[in-house]
Amino acid sequence: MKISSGLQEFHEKLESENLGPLWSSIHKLNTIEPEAKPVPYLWKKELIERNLEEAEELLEVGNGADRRALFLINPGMKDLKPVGWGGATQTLYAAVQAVKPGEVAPAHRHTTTALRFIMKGKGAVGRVNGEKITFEPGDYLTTPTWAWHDHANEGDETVYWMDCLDAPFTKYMNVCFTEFYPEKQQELSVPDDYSSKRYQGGMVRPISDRKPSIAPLGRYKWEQTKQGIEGLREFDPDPFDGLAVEYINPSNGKDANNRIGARMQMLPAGFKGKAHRHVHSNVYHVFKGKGHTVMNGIKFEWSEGDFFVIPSWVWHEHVNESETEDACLFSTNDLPIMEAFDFERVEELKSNDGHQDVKEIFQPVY
Ligand code: 1HN
Repeated sequence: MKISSGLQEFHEKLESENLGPLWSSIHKLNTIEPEAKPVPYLWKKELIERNLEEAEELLEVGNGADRRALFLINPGMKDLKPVGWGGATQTLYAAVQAVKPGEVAPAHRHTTTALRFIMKGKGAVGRVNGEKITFEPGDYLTTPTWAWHDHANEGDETVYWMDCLDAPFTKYMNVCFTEFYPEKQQELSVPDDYSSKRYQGGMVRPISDRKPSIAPLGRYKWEQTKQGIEGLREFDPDPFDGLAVEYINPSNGKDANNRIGARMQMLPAGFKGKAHRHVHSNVYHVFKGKGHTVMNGIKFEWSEGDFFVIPSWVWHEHVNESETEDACLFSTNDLPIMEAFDFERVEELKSNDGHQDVKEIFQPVY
Protein backbone atom coordinates (compact mmCIF):
# COMPACT_ATOMS: atom_id res chain seq x y z
CA MET A 1 0.00 0.00 0.00
CA LYS A 2 1.32 3.42 -0.94
CA ILE A 3 1.44 5.76 2.03
CA SER A 4 1.29 9.51 1.37
CA SER A 5 3.03 11.90 3.75
CA GLY A 6 -0.39 13.00 5.02
CA LEU A 7 -1.34 9.41 5.78
CA GLN A 8 2.06 8.78 7.42
CA GLU A 9 1.49 11.75 9.72
CA PHE A 10 -1.99 10.48 10.48
CA HIS A 11 -0.53 7.04 11.43
CA GLU A 12 1.92 8.66 13.81
CA LYS A 13 -0.84 10.71 15.42
CA LEU A 14 -2.96 7.55 15.79
CA GLU A 15 -0.10 5.74 17.50
CA SER A 16 0.37 8.57 20.00
CA GLU A 17 -3.32 8.20 20.80
CA ASN A 18 -3.01 4.42 21.27
CA LEU A 19 -4.90 3.55 18.12
CA GLY A 20 -3.79 1.58 15.07
CA PRO A 21 -4.63 1.71 11.34
CA LEU A 22 -5.77 -1.76 10.25
CA TRP A 23 -5.42 -0.87 6.53
CA SER A 24 -1.62 -0.84 6.78
CA SER A 25 -1.23 -3.59 9.41
CA ILE A 26 -3.55 -6.42 8.43
CA HIS A 27 -0.92 -8.32 6.40
CA LYS A 28 1.35 -8.47 9.46
CA LEU A 29 -1.29 -10.47 11.31
CA ASN A 30 -2.71 -12.41 8.39
CA THR A 31 0.54 -13.91 7.15
CA ILE A 32 0.23 -16.40 4.27
CA GLU A 33 2.01 -18.98 6.46
CA PRO A 34 3.14 -18.98 10.10
CA GLU A 35 6.32 -16.95 10.44
CA ALA A 36 7.85 -18.77 13.37
CA LYS A 37 10.41 -16.82 15.40
CA PRO A 38 12.10 -19.93 16.83
CA VAL A 39 14.62 -21.46 14.43
CA PRO A 40 15.73 -25.07 13.94
CA TYR A 41 18.65 -25.59 16.31
CA LEU A 42 20.71 -28.30 18.01
CA TRP A 43 22.55 -28.42 21.35
CA LYS A 44 25.32 -31.01 21.75
CA LYS A 45 25.47 -33.27 24.78
CA GLU A 46 29.09 -32.15 25.36
CA LEU A 47 28.06 -28.47 25.61
CA ILE A 48 25.31 -29.19 28.15
CA GLU A 49 27.42 -31.61 30.21
CA ARG A 50 30.37 -29.23 30.35
CA ASN A 51 28.21 -26.38 31.63
CA LEU A 52 26.26 -28.55 34.07
CA GLU A 53 29.55 -29.77 35.55
CA GLU A 54 30.51 -26.13 36.11
CA ALA A 55 27.12 -25.48 37.74
CA GLU A 56 27.63 -28.57 39.95
CA GLU A 57 30.77 -26.97 41.31
CA LEU A 58 29.34 -23.49 41.68
CA LEU A 59 26.01 -24.11 43.39
CA GLU A 60 24.29 -26.49 45.75
CA VAL A 61 20.63 -27.40 45.39
CA GLY A 62 18.57 -26.82 48.53
CA ASN A 63 21.21 -24.42 49.78
CA GLY A 64 20.87 -21.25 47.72
CA ALA A 65 19.42 -22.72 44.53
CA ASP A 66 16.03 -24.43 44.22
CA ARG A 67 16.93 -26.24 40.99
CA ARG A 68 20.13 -26.86 39.01
CA ALA A 69 18.88 -26.84 35.44
CA LEU A 70 20.22 -25.42 32.19
CA PHE A 71 17.51 -24.42 29.76
CA LEU A 72 17.63 -24.31 25.99
CA ILE A 73 17.29 -20.84 24.52
CA ASN A 74 16.15 -20.79 20.94
CA PRO A 75 18.39 -18.21 19.22
CA GLY A 76 15.40 -16.97 17.20
CA MET A 77 13.49 -16.09 20.37
CA LYS A 78 16.02 -14.08 22.32
CA ASP A 79 14.12 -10.85 21.74
CA LEU A 80 10.72 -12.32 22.56
CA LYS A 81 9.81 -10.84 25.91
CA PRO A 82 8.51 -11.91 28.38
CA VAL A 83 9.79 -15.37 27.50
CA GLY A 84 13.18 -14.42 26.09
CA TRP A 85 14.61 -16.02 29.20
CA GLY A 86 14.05 -19.49 27.91
CA GLY A 87 11.82 -20.84 25.22
CA ALA A 88 13.01 -23.76 23.13
CA THR A 89 9.94 -23.09 20.98
CA GLN A 90 7.16 -20.49 21.32
CA THR A 91 5.27 -22.74 23.77
CA LEU A 92 7.83 -25.15 25.26
CA TYR A 93 10.59 -24.69 27.80
CA ALA A 94 13.15 -27.51 27.94
CA ALA A 95 16.12 -28.05 30.20
CA VAL A 96 18.52 -30.57 31.63
CA GLN A 97 18.42 -30.82 35.41
CA ALA A 98 21.17 -32.35 37.58
CA VAL A 99 20.68 -33.47 41.19
CA LYS A 100 23.73 -34.55 43.15
CA PRO A 101 23.66 -37.21 45.90
CA GLY A 102 22.11 -35.81 49.08
CA GLU A 103 20.52 -32.78 47.42
CA VAL A 104 16.85 -31.91 47.87
CA ALA A 105 15.10 -29.64 45.38
CA PRO A 106 12.36 -28.06 47.52
CA ALA A 107 8.62 -28.50 47.03
CA HIS A 108 6.44 -26.07 45.16
CA ARG A 109 3.58 -26.09 42.68
CA HIS A 110 2.61 -23.96 39.72
CA THR A 111 0.00 -23.72 37.00
CA THR A 112 2.71 -24.39 34.43
CA THR A 113 2.62 -28.10 33.69
CA ALA A 114 5.74 -30.27 33.56
CA LEU A 115 7.15 -33.58 32.42
CA ARG A 116 10.52 -35.25 32.79
CA PHE A 117 12.53 -37.82 30.89
CA ILE A 118 15.27 -39.54 32.89
CA MET A 119 18.59 -39.44 31.03
CA LYS A 120 21.31 -40.75 33.30
CA GLY A 121 21.94 -42.00 36.86
CA LYS A 122 20.06 -43.91 39.52
CA GLY A 123 18.92 -43.17 43.04
CA ALA A 124 16.92 -39.97 42.64
CA VAL A 125 13.23 -39.84 43.54
CA GLY A 126 10.45 -37.39 42.98
CA ARG A 127 7.51 -36.59 45.22
CA VAL A 128 4.37 -35.60 43.35
CA ASN A 129 1.11 -34.85 45.16
CA GLY A 130 1.95 -37.05 48.14
CA GLU A 131 3.45 -39.95 46.15
CA LYS A 132 7.12 -40.89 46.16
CA ILE A 133 8.10 -41.93 42.64
CA THR A 134 11.26 -43.91 41.94
CA PHE A 135 12.77 -43.82 38.47
CA GLU A 136 15.55 -44.94 36.16
CA PRO A 137 16.96 -43.82 32.78
CA GLY A 138 14.38 -44.08 30.01
CA ASP A 139 11.41 -43.48 32.33
CA TYR A 140 8.96 -40.70 31.60
CA LEU A 141 7.33 -38.78 34.47
CA THR A 142 4.53 -36.31 34.58
CA THR A 143 4.10 -33.43 37.03
CA PRO A 144 0.64 -32.07 36.25
CA THR A 145 -0.46 -28.49 36.63
CA TRP A 146 -0.79 -27.35 40.26
CA ALA A 147 0.73 -30.60 41.66
CA TRP A 148 3.14 -30.28 44.57
CA HIS A 149 6.56 -31.58 43.51
CA ASP A 150 10.03 -31.90 44.99
CA HIS A 151 13.04 -34.01 44.03
CA ALA A 152 15.77 -35.68 46.07
CA ASN A 153 18.81 -37.75 45.26
CA GLU A 154 18.95 -40.61 47.77
CA GLY A 155 21.62 -42.50 45.80
CA ASP A 156 25.32 -42.07 45.28
CA GLU A 157 25.59 -40.70 41.76
CA THR A 158 24.40 -37.51 40.05
CA VAL A 159 21.10 -37.97 38.24
CA TYR A 160 20.25 -36.06 35.04
CA TRP A 161 16.89 -35.62 33.40
CA MET A 162 15.17 -33.53 30.78
CA ASP A 163 12.47 -31.15 32.02
CA CYS A 164 9.82 -29.83 29.69
CA LEU A 165 7.22 -27.24 30.74
CA ASP A 166 4.70 -25.14 28.87
CA ALA A 167 6.29 -22.11 30.55
CA PRO A 168 6.50 -19.80 27.50
CA PHE A 169 2.84 -20.50 26.80
CA THR A 170 1.65 -19.84 30.36
CA LYS A 171 3.82 -16.71 30.45
CA TYR A 172 2.19 -15.34 27.26
CA MET A 173 -1.24 -16.20 28.62
CA ASN A 174 -0.44 -14.51 31.94
CA VAL A 175 -1.85 -17.42 33.90
CA CYS A 176 1.09 -18.27 36.17
CA PHE A 177 0.42 -18.92 39.83
CA THR A 178 3.09 -20.44 42.11
CA GLU A 179 2.96 -21.60 45.71
CA PHE A 180 5.83 -22.75 47.94
CA TYR A 181 5.35 -25.68 50.32
CA PRO A 182 6.00 -24.78 53.97
CA GLU A 183 8.60 -27.59 54.36
CA LYS A 184 11.48 -28.59 52.12
CA GLN A 185 9.74 -31.82 51.18
CA GLN A 186 6.03 -32.50 51.04
CA GLU A 187 4.42 -35.11 53.24
CA LEU A 188 3.80 -38.50 51.70
CA SER A 189 0.14 -39.52 51.77
CA VAL A 190 0.12 -42.74 49.70
CA PRO A 191 2.46 -45.76 49.37
CA ASP A 192 5.61 -45.36 47.22
CA ASP A 193 4.98 -45.71 43.46
CA TYR A 194 1.25 -45.78 44.27
CA SER A 195 0.04 -44.68 40.83
CA SER A 196 2.30 -47.15 38.99
CA LYS A 197 0.88 -49.97 41.12
CA ARG A 198 -2.69 -48.84 40.44
CA TYR A 199 -2.02 -48.99 36.71
CA GLN A 200 0.43 -51.87 36.49
CA GLY A 201 -1.91 -53.91 34.29
CA GLY A 202 -1.43 -51.48 31.42
CA MET A 203 -4.72 -51.76 29.57
CA VAL A 204 -6.99 -52.12 32.61
CA ARG A 205 -7.83 -49.36 35.07
CA PRO A 206 -9.13 -49.40 38.63
CA ILE A 207 -12.93 -49.04 38.49
CA SER A 208 -12.77 -45.91 40.60
CA ASP A 209 -11.06 -44.17 37.65
CA ARG A 210 -14.03 -44.57 35.34
CA LYS A 211 -14.43 -40.86 35.92
CA PRO A 212 -11.13 -39.68 34.36
CA SER A 213 -8.56 -37.64 36.25
CA ILE A 214 -5.91 -35.27 34.95
CA ALA A 215 -2.83 -37.41 35.59
CA PRO A 216 -3.63 -40.69 37.32
CA LEU A 217 -0.21 -42.20 36.50
CA GLY A 218 3.04 -40.51 37.51
CA ARG A 219 5.65 -42.78 35.92
CA TYR A 220 5.92 -44.60 32.59
CA LYS A 221 8.67 -47.24 32.65
CA TRP A 222 11.10 -47.50 29.73
CA GLU A 223 10.61 -51.30 29.62
CA GLN A 224 6.91 -50.86 28.92
CA THR A 225 7.44 -48.11 26.37
CA LYS A 226 9.96 -50.37 24.62
CA GLN A 227 7.45 -53.21 24.56
CA GLY A 228 4.93 -50.92 22.91
CA ILE A 229 7.45 -50.10 20.20
CA GLU A 230 8.53 -53.73 19.76
CA GLY A 231 4.92 -54.62 18.98
CA LEU A 232 5.03 -52.27 16.00
CA ARG A 233 8.23 -53.72 14.58
CA GLU A 234 6.58 -56.36 12.41
CA PHE A 235 4.53 -53.71 10.58
CA ASP A 236 5.53 -50.95 8.19
CA PRO A 237 6.99 -47.98 10.06
CA ASP A 238 5.36 -44.57 9.81
CA PRO A 239 7.02 -43.01 6.74
CA PHE A 240 7.90 -39.84 8.70
CA ASP A 241 8.47 -41.01 12.25
CA GLY A 242 9.35 -44.70 12.21
CA LEU A 243 8.03 -46.82 15.08
CA ALA A 244 6.52 -44.16 17.29
CA VAL A 245 4.29 -44.24 20.37
CA GLU A 246 2.93 -41.50 22.57
CA TYR A 247 2.49 -41.43 26.35
CA ILE A 248 -1.18 -41.41 27.30
CA ASN A 249 -3.32 -40.79 30.34
CA PRO A 250 -4.66 -44.31 31.05
CA SER A 251 -7.91 -43.00 32.54
CA ASN A 252 -9.01 -41.13 29.41
CA GLY A 253 -6.70 -42.05 26.49
CA LYS A 254 -5.60 -38.43 25.99
CA ASP A 255 -2.04 -37.13 26.34
CA ALA A 256 -0.35 -38.10 29.61
CA ASN A 257 0.23 -34.43 30.32
CA ASN A 258 -2.80 -32.39 29.34
CA ARG A 259 -0.87 -29.54 27.66
CA ILE A 260 2.37 -31.17 26.49
CA GLY A 261 2.50 -34.23 24.26
CA ALA A 262 5.39 -36.69 24.51
CA ARG A 263 6.54 -39.49 22.24
CA MET A 264 9.21 -42.14 21.93
CA GLN A 265 10.13 -43.09 18.41
CA MET A 266 12.44 -45.79 17.25
CA LEU A 267 14.07 -45.28 13.88
CA PRO A 268 15.03 -48.80 12.81
CA ALA A 269 18.58 -49.31 11.52
CA GLY A 270 18.89 -47.65 8.10
CA PHE A 271 15.55 -45.77 8.43
CA LYS A 272 15.25 -42.85 6.04
CA GLY A 273 12.14 -40.82 6.84
CA LYS A 274 10.21 -38.60 4.47
CA ALA A 275 9.70 -34.87 5.02
CA HIS A 276 6.62 -33.16 6.34
CA ARG A 277 5.83 -30.06 8.35
CA HIS A 278 3.18 -29.25 10.92
CA VAL A 279 1.95 -26.36 13.02
CA HIS A 280 2.91 -27.95 16.33
CA SER A 281 6.52 -27.65 17.50
CA ASN A 282 8.84 -30.28 19.01
CA VAL A 283 11.80 -30.54 21.34
CA TYR A 284 13.84 -33.70 20.74
CA HIS A 285 16.26 -35.58 22.96
CA VAL A 286 18.40 -38.32 21.41
CA PHE A 287 18.04 -41.22 23.85
CA LYS A 288 20.00 -43.74 21.76
CA GLY A 289 21.73 -43.86 18.41
CA LYS A 290 23.23 -41.65 15.75
CA GLY A 291 21.69 -39.99 12.73
CA HIS A 292 20.51 -36.68 11.38
CA THR A 293 17.42 -34.59 10.81
CA VAL A 294 17.16 -32.27 7.82
CA MET A 295 15.19 -29.13 8.72
CA ASN A 296 14.37 -26.62 5.96
CA GLY A 297 17.34 -27.91 3.94
CA ILE A 298 19.86 -27.79 6.81
CA LYS A 299 21.31 -31.06 8.03
CA PHE A 300 21.47 -31.38 11.82
CA GLU A 301 23.67 -34.33 12.83
CA TRP A 302 22.82 -35.88 16.18
CA SER A 303 24.06 -38.55 18.53
CA GLU A 304 23.14 -39.83 21.98
CA GLY A 305 22.46 -37.08 24.54
CA ASP A 306 21.92 -34.22 22.05
CA PHE A 307 18.82 -31.97 21.91
CA PHE A 308 17.23 -30.29 18.91
CA VAL A 309 14.08 -28.31 18.15
CA ILE A 310 11.69 -28.44 15.24
CA PRO A 311 9.77 -25.15 15.24
CA SER A 312 6.32 -24.68 13.79
CA TRP A 313 5.90 -25.24 10.02
CA VAL A 314 9.49 -26.32 9.37
CA TRP A 315 10.10 -29.16 6.88
CA HIS A 316 11.84 -32.05 8.59
CA GLU A 317 12.94 -35.62 7.91
CA HIS A 318 14.78 -38.03 10.20
CA VAL A 319 17.51 -40.48 9.19
CA ASN A 320 19.14 -43.25 11.21
CA GLU A 321 22.67 -43.38 9.82
CA SER A 322 23.49 -46.76 11.33
CA GLU A 323 22.81 -49.91 9.31
CA THR A 324 22.98 -52.10 12.44
CA GLU A 325 21.75 -50.10 15.47
CA ASP A 326 18.26 -48.68 16.08
CA ALA A 327 17.97 -45.04 17.15
CA CYS A 328 15.51 -43.89 19.85
CA LEU A 329 14.30 -40.30 19.99
CA PHE A 330 12.27 -38.92 22.89
CA SER A 331 10.32 -35.79 22.01
CA THR A 332 7.84 -33.38 23.48
CA ASN A 333 5.33 -31.28 21.57
CA ASP A 334 2.61 -28.66 21.88
CA LEU A 335 0.10 -30.68 19.86
CA PRO A 336 -2.44 -30.74 22.73
CA ILE A 337 -2.44 -26.93 22.73
CA MET A 338 -2.66 -26.67 18.92
CA GLU A 339 -5.45 -29.24 18.75
CA ALA A 340 -7.43 -27.64 21.56
CA PHE A 341 -7.67 -24.47 19.48
CA ASP A 342 -8.04 -26.16 16.05
CA PHE A 343 -4.69 -24.78 14.84
CA GLU A 344 -3.05 -28.03 13.77
CA ARG A 345 -2.25 -28.59 10.06
CA VAL A 346 0.12 -31.02 8.40
CA GLU A 347 1.68 -30.97 4.95
CA GLU A 348 3.73 -33.72 3.29
CA LEU A 349 6.56 -32.84 0.90
CA LYS A 350 5.49 -34.02 -2.55
CA SER A 351 8.57 -33.18 -4.62
CA ASN A 352 11.79 -35.20 -4.89
CA ASP A 353 10.09 -38.37 -3.54
CA GLY A 354 9.46 -36.56 -0.24
CA HIS A 355 13.05 -35.53 0.47
CA GLN A 356 14.60 -32.09 0.85
CA ASP A 357 17.79 -30.99 -0.84
CA VAL A 358 20.53 -30.54 1.74
CA LYS A 359 21.99 -27.05 1.27
CA GLU A 360 23.99 -26.72 4.44
CA ILE A 361 25.35 -28.68 7.42
CA PHE A 362 24.68 -27.14 10.83
CA GLN A 363 27.84 -26.46 12.86
CA PRO A 364 27.04 -26.97 16.55
CA VAL A 365 28.76 -25.43 19.56
CA TYR A 366 30.67 -28.02 21.61
C1 1HN B 1 10.26 -26.26 37.86
O1 1HN B 1 9.38 -26.25 38.86
C2 1HN B 1 11.17 -27.31 37.74
O2 1HN B 1 10.28 -28.54 39.55
C3 1HN B 1 12.07 -27.30 36.70
O3 1HN B 1 12.12 -29.22 38.73
C4 1HN B 1 12.09 -26.29 35.78
C5 1HN B 1 11.20 -24.19 34.94
C6 1HN B 1 10.32 -23.15 35.03
C7 1HN B 1 9.40 -23.11 36.04
C8 1HN B 1 9.35 -24.12 36.99
C9 1HN B 1 11.18 -28.44 38.74
C10 1HN B 1 11.19 -25.23 35.88
C11 1HN B 1 10.27 -25.20 36.92
